[in-house]
Amino acid sequence: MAELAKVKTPQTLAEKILTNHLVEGVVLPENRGEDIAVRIDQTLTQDATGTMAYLQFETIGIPRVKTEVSVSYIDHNTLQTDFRNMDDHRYLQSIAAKYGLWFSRPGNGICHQVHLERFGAPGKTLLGSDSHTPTGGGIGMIAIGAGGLDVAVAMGGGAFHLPRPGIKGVKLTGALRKGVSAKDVILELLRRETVKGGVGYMYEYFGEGVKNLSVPQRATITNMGAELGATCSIFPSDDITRRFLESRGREDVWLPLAADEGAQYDTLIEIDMSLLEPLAAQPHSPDAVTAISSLKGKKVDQVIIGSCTNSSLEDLTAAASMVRGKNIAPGIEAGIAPGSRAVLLMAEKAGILAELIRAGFRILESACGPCIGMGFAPNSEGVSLRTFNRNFKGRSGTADAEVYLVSPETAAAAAITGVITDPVTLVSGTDFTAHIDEKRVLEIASDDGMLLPPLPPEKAAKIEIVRGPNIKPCPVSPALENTLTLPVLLKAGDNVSTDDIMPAGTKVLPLRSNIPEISRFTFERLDTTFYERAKNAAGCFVIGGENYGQGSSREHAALAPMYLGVRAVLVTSFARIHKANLINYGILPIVFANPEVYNRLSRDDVLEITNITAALEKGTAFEIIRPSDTMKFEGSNTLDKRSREILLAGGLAAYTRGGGQ
Ligand code: MIC
Ligand code: SF4
Repeated sequence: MAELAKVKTPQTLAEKILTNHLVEGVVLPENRGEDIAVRIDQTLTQDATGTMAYLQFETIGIPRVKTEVSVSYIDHNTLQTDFRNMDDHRYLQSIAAKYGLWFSRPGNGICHQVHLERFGAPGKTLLGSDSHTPTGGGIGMIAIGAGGLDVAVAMGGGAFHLPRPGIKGVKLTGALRKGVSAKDVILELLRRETVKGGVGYMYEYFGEGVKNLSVPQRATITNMGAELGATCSIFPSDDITRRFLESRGREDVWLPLAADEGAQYDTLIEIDMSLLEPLAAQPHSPDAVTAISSLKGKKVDQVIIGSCTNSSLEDLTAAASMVRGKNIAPGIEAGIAPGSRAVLLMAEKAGILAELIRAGFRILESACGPCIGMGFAPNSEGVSLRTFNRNFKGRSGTADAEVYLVSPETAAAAAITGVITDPVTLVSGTDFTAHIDEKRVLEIASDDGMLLPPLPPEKAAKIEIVRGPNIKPCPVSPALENTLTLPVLLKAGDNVSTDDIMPAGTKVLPLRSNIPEISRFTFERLDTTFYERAKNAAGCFVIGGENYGQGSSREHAALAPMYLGVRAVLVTSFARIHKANLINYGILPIVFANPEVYNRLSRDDVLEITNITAALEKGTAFEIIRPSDTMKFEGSNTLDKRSREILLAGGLAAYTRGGGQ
């Protein structure tokens, strides 16, 4: 491919890895926003998005995954209040055995934490059906979150298509003071950049401060790049990366990686880590960031340390050091959810677990748990300090709870004082990890007893897929229509998250493999009448503001609306993964050419979109009219050629069946 030769030097690290994996398009900065396709080395799925991904994968009809490594994790749906979650686990286990995947059993840990420890490799590409897949950037990977259907295509050997992102360089200098954490670095970025600052960008970290961050600290930062709306984030692979891999018995996958000297970024951001202070994201958005000092003394009800953002051994160590010899305050309920079984075992060996239990922490299993509203919901109007990455309203399971996103140090400080407290004033010198025997750590960290390896092809061929009664086929997208005359059934505001479109939690998560049932909860948080109204209408539109569809990669937020007849979503701007999911399921994603139009439209307006086929074929604007007063306006056609072809075909499945790539 002649175009592949078009490489500028010096290159940034992200450009180097993209160039190495490029199968279509151009990586040059001036081609920002244009479609590129990259080869995917590794994939991951989790149980909440995995069932749909594998139902799709089965329809592709190939005998075995074509990636270097594909892993199916069980970590989200582990509450198991009836047969449905475990039925899904059994289905996923049988799929892994049949199609040549690794299977990470329930209890082995949160996908991103385990993947970093056991499979992450510098310079590789990873595509995951979870928005926090970019955690892998902490080890020097290009790791991207996507909808399950895109991951299914990648498992089948297909390239991943994305708009060539811009690259923001983040120059880190200095070192964190004691009591200030990697979480505060990413919260500082969220404060500056907001939840939409990263849409269409990757964040690449560099500078002399990088060497002062361990791999788990780097992973905390790349994990929450998802909250910036970024495509992914990446750190160089250096001696610290090598030592991390060595301590897990995996030094063979290490290679040094960094940007070329003098590489240019689209934007440069500088953070002097020595100047940072402890921060918190206030309710109900990860970018509502303020200094802990400004919240000092606020009464706290609950504290949880865990999630794919902050559940490493270092995170638990920081918490245990702070609570050493003290008890949690009487008004507090506190819990920890270690990120992986290895972390849990190491914490046990180091005395960290005993210290936390003694202080009064409850031990939750190594899984997503409360992060996705699976247990440990706060009290009414409760103030909950969590080391997680998302605090959207209601996500905790308690509609009126106030969730603050903080570092493990800040969480532990509040646990013992009962109020928001600056952890810098409480740090102790106890280093629990000093008691860990390195040989024992290596033994624990490299014990893959809970990871089932891919079966050899002859054995795999004999596996029968296990399907419980709750597992229903994925509904088929409707064929494209040239004219759509339909009512607007919902007008939403800015930053609508996929949690708003399709909530999670104990009631809804068990329905992830049953679209007809889960669709009852569509937009429930914004309008409880939406489901009934959509059922009674023969198709409809939805209107939204900026950054529509931020947050989770769950394609149920596209699938369920599609099932209920949503044919187009008209917004001021989209978040990346959700826009791709809408396209994959044949829903038109339209951006107002003039953002002012948003203010002039209302719920129940009937709109007519005409000449859709021509707009998609030619890439021209969508023509829209409100027949009641003949107001005309345009919808920008922000779609690349392949996306337009997918929509013309009636969704990605139909496009792929028709030979599209
Ligand atoms: C989340 O954090 O919201 C999830 C649950 O991990 C999702 C995936 C899902 O909805 O299953 C994500 O971030 O992609
Ligand atoms: Fe799990 Fe929470 Fe991480 Fe999503 S953000 S993968 S629910 S721990």
